[in-house]
Amino acid sequence: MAKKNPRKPAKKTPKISPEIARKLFENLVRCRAFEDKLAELYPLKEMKCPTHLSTGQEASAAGVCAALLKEDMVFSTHRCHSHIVAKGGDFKALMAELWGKSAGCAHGKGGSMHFLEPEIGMMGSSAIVGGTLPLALGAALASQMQGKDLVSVAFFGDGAVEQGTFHESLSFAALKKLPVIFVCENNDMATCTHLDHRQPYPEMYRHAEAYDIPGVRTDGTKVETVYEAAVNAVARARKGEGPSLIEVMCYRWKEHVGPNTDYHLGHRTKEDLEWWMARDPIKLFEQSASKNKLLTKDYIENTKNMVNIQLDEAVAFARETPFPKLEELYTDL
Ligand SMILES: Cc1ncc(C[n+]2csc(CCOP(=O)(O)OP(=O)(O)O)c2C)c(N)n1
Repeated sequence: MAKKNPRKPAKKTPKISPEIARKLFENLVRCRAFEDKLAELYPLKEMKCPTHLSTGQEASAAGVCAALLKEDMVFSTHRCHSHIVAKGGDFKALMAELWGKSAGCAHGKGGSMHFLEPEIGMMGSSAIVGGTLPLALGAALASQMQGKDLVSVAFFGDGAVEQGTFHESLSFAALKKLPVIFVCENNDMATCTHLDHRQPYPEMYRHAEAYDIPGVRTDGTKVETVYEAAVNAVARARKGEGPSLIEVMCYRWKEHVGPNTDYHLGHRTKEDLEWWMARDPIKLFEQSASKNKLLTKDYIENTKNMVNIQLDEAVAFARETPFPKLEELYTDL
């Protein structure tokens, strides 16, 4: 199935500076380690919500968010962990949210699918498939009307392309030349249904043609290619030239919701999973960045260790910080 791999980058892997390499690597490691920690602890049933993991898809969040300013606005979906983490999300506030605690980023009332942190431009997440696009559109319209220089990003899955909101949002954004970037994470699946059974052609980026905006397909195993596409889209948006569509070809290693694999269900194969895991975006970036002398072995190890320490601290915090008080139950709703 996935081995048809249209996922090869159209061109060579772009060159990046050591500073950007560190940013990309840090983003990747933070995203992966955060979700690995959730997968490890999920069976303990301390978390109060289902979790949709994006393990394997991190290059999308890591590459796009590295091209944004802190003030730029991101909107995400039910699979939102990596987007907020790559935007600079606070591990303690995120863990506390999963544990349903008052110190959580949504005060313990949103859970895994409703992460937000407006202070860092993470404006919100919505579990309504396709719901995020008009929200990002509205933020971009506000930015334009207020004469601000901010870019808005909508992350969504290939399933959202089947929603009217996708087409309406691209159309209006193109018409008004809004500073919005549509990022479609094409992992071939919507829950348990493969793209081949849902849409007439598998290339999401081609929808951009209908609205006369740039559409580009990127290789989600190579974070540099996602980053380069995002840099181009951000530059275009800030110049007032309008929206772009970026498709990131990727694969979620875990089941639709939860910490396990799902190939035993029969809708995709173990071979697919192994094929993609052999192209782990973090390992590939570690190799290429080391080879190109962008990252040292020490930096790689230190980053991983530091992130793991921060995550352990965040879990300890989530466990000990209090639940919302009874009188807080109806606030913030
Ligand atoms: C409007 C709407 N329809 C159906 C659902 C149920 N649902 C939740 S996730 C999902 C699949 C989404 O697939 P995709 O958009 O490709 O994102 P992915 O899960 O692959 O990240 C569906 C159908 C929903 N949440 N909202």
